[in-house]
Amino acid sequence: MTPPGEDSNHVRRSLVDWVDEVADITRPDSVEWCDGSDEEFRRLVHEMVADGTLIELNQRSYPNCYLHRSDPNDVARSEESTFICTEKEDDVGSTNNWMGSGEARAKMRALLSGCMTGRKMYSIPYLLGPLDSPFSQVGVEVTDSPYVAASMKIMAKVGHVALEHLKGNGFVKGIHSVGALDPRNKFICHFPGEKLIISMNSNYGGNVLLSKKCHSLRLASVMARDEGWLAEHMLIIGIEDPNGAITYVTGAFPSASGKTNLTMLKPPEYMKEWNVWAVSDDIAWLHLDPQGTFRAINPESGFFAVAPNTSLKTNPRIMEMVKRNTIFTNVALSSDRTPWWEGMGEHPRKLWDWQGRVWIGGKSPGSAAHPNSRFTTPIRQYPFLSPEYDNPNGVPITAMIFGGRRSELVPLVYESFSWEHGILMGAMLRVETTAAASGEVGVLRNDPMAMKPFCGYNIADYFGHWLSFRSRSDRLPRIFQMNPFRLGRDGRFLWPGYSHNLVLLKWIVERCRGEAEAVETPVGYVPTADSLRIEGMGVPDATIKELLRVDEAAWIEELETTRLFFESLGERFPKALMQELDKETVRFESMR
Ligand code: OXD
Ligand code: MN
Repeated sequence: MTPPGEDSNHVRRSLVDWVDEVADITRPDSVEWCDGSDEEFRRLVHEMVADGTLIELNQRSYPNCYLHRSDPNDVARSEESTFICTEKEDDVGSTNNWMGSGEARAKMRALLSGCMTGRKMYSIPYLLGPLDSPFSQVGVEVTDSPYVAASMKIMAKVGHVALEHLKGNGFVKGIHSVGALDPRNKFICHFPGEKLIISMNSNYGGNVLLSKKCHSLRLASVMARDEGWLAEHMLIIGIEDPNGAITYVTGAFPSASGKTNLTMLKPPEYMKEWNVWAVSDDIAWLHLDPQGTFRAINPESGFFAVAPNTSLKTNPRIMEMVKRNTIFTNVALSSDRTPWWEGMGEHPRKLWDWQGRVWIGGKSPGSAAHPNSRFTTPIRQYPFLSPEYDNPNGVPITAMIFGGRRSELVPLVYESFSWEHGILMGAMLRVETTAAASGEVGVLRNDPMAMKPFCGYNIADYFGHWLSFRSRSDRLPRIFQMNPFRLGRDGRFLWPGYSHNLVLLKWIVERCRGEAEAVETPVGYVPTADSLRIEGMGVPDATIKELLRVDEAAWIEELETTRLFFESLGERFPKALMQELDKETVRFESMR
């Protein structure tokens, strides 16, 4: 695309000026403006195949699909290198890393200086959200990574369309350089005051596809606080019942905890008259409409999701979808040049692992695919994409679900007593860490609303922001929690998960309609075993009962741990939320 050049629109002019300024600092050999066309994508991948950045997969069985292998030290989001840069530390709170904006600016300026010399700089204007939507936003990412340029075409609406949507409220600016992939100088810095992101020394999607976590969550959450809406780490789905009625719900689950699987769930045989329509698998922007209903849009245009454990058995819809126009990252490669990962099924006789080494099951160390290996696929080619995906006003949300990996304690599914109690549920989320972020896997940590790594401001204020919606609407969604990850004594999952999670969604839909039965417990309304049972489901009653059990002693301990966490969040923590915690404690005490 030719640079927008002389333009009477002053916002477009300022975007071009800003890109020129960045080029003056980073000094690339040339600047290429991306238009997001298929032709451009073909050229980018052709160049990357030629220089070994991408491996062409079997074009008969995987047309237009490629494999990217990242640096072995750069395979997940780096939370320790992620900073929110403001003047005052208290603005970001204790769940974020803070860097003073002055110090960060100076540090980044030094790292950026001349960092693109010898390279091309891609300038990528992008639009997040539906066309002509009052909720959509424009950003521009400049990067010296062709892998990022090609992936951005999948993840966002790139090119003229973005420039055409530029409005008076400006655009988010993102600068990314692979640098020397120096882990000591890896920084993902966010400057909410300037709507600016600077990402250095990584080439891993979550750190460098700046439209995703950096713009759509960290910066957008700050805008949402200031403007009275929500930017959340949530999937959005439409659940269609056998009569064709569709209920839209959101689900906040931490990274690599099943959001993509739930979004693309194929109903099991015993529920084949139901369906699940995808709107988003990762991010929701929610605005109250004049009637007080939250309407949600997906800012993204593609999936950047975890591959391992996806199979024809667990999720045939995903397996079919990724067979075209997909960039895989860090999966294994079989000798017929098709991708492979753990949990896909029988492994072929010979494989190359995610680092390109020969891998023989049972003999070679480690896994063949990296546990955080990914596919990047355009959302449009998903056959069950909701027709409402493009609705500029978003879809009306009836329920919100919180969830995450808890091998113990948290019941399979249950409902909160109120909006405030639902916020407590979300704020209390403690989940087992996954490979999506660098660091130890399987360690319990607080991940309120699945936003611990993504809330761009003080989490205490964030809870206050959620609470503030009570006075603005009497049509707020019902709030639920679900946990398909409970383990039995033998260490195996008690609940079959995947497609069977539709049973839980059905209960949620029916609860919202006042139909499904529940018993009141101190943690919320828990289903009766009868209300979950469906002909053909095949899960024994005793197992369902165990999955729904509320373990009093363990919960009391959980509430104490939560109190310590809340207290650690300081003065700004909302009293109303502490009162919700007190009420839950009293509910347990009164059982004794
Ligand atoms: C993601 C994540 O990639 O949450 O969606 O890490
Ligand atoms: Mn995510």
